[in-house]
Amino acid sequence: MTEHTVTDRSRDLSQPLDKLSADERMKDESDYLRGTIAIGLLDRITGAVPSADDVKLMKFHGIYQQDDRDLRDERRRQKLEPAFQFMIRVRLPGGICTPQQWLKLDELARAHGGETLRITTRQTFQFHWVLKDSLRPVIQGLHETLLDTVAACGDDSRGVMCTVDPQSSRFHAEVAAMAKQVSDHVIPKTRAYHEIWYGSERVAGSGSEEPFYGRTYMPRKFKIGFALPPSNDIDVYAQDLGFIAIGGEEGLAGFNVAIGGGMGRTDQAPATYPRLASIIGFVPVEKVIACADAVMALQRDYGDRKDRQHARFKYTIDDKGLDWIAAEIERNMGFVFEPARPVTFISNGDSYGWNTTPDGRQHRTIHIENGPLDLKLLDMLRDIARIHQGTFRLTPNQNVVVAGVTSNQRPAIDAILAEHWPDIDSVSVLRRNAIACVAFPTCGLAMAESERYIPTLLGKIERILADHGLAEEPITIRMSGCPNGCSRPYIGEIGLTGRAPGKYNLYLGAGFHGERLNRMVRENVGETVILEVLTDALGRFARERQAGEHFGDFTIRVGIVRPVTEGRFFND
Ligand code: SRM
Ligand code: SF4
Repeated sequence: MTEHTVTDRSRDLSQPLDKLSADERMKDESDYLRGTIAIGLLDRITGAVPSADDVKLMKFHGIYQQDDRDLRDERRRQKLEPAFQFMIRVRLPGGICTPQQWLKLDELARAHGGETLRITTRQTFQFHWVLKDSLRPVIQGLHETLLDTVAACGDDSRGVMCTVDPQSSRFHAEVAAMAKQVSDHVIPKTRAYHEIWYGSERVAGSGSEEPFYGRTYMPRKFKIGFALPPSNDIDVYAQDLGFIAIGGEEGLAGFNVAIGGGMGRTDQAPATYPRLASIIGFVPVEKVIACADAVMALQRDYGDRKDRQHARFKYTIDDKGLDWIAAEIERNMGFVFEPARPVTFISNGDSYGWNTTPDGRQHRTIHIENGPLDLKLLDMLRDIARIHQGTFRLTPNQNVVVAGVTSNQRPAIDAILAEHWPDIDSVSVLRRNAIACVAFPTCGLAMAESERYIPTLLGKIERILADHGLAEEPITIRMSGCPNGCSRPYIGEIGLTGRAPGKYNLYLGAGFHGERLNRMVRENVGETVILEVLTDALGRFARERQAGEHFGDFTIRVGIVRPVTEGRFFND
């Protein structure tokens, strides 16, 4: 990244470390993300990594220590330590991988990941159930196919997203390449990852190990995404920094820049809120990297390092004011934004089935219910990977696209699909537009079920829709097991966030393509109330809707919910 005149400003100009959050000290003392991770991996007494600081540092390496929450109580009763295991998140800019990489991921998941892989809401893979001794074999295995897990989590720039929608193919290759370039540019430059996971020797260097991030990295996670209208599949307004591609006669002209999106809320903390990103201007293609540097430098230097609940970029923007932030970004970049160009989004979902792009190539989207690939799906996709000559693209809706298939190859892919999943296209429209986060049993923050419960709830909502003749109506529904919002529930036309086992907050009124937040209509309610509210609202929708009107827009027009006008205020 660009070397700034004042690097590591947060450390130099801000409060002394002991006045900052404990994580700032931890990062500062970590020797650029090394900590004592390598020693902890050798500890044979526990299945965990013994140092709490190392557990946090490992997130910067894409690794989360977890324990099986289904077994917690029983193991406590038996006086055993929790069933520790690790989640490993792969860095996969734009969600694109080759068949060779797929086969390696599949092999590692079967050998070390409990025979499952997860497709995440940010277009990557997660291994779950990995034991401590398997961490290095998995990471070294990924390295063999040029994959890594650098900065898949942690206080840095996370996985960079990019629209996969085949409709956008004219610019897709260019924009996907840009997502990869930005991802490579913004990852930490420390050699700690190579030393710990690949066994590389430490070599003394002359310059700083982190010319951009400095010793304390970002105040909090930072998320970047590239959207190609008319598809907003990546939910660009939920990104800390979103680039919206604008095409011209000659090709890709540049990007509208959106800043300050974020979903996370904390339960019982009204000062935390989801916020949609604000558009601040347009940059031509060749200025994208400079723009990303300038935006990230601003958040690096001004983000809140005392209170982690208030440390995301959205709070920096709301505290300082959007105009001040935009002017500072321009100062950092050394040029001014051009006025934003008009754009139209039509959906944030995926195009299912086969799609053909103007270049004659064909793309098959396969629905994966909420992201987990079990053995049946792994077998099917492995068979495809063995003959496929294009790429795989993971979608932000947790699905897979077998992309770039030639007409000659298509019958062979169809035959594999028919053999493994004869009724593959019978998935309902509601399920196609549903997203759910992991939650139990692996997520340490889950307050209610999500991925394991939503299929049952969807079955009941499907019946309501069928009763009202709405079975073919696309309605976005998103469930998260807690208010953190990993399924981006605050921009679902129906949103549900877990409060306690079996209890959820229910939200209605978001825009169909992610352009408006929803609002809470019921707090801490169970399935009976959820279904009552939806039966009533969907019944009215069937009777009173206007032509072409989406459910979220309808709930606002008829006053079921009040619109969220400010783009961020959400708690009444
Ligand atoms: Fe997330 C924390 C899973 C996308 C907001 N998220 C977590 C952790 C790591 C729990 C933890 O900190 O211990 C979850 C691990 C569960 C597990 O067992 O895998 C977790 N988040 C996920 C994934 C796997 C959900 C999924 O089912 O796909 C997604 C991985 C994405 C990826 O590939 O990088 C995932 N998380 C998101 C998104 C959606 C997005 O980025 O588009 C959000 C909302 C956007 C945002 O960041 O504002 C999101 N996750 C959070 C937050 C709240 C952050 C905040 O600002 O308040 C947390 C908690 C935290 O960071 O303290 C969190
Ligand atoms: Fe876990 Fe909550 Fe994220 Fe779901 S929304 S994966 S429960 S942190």
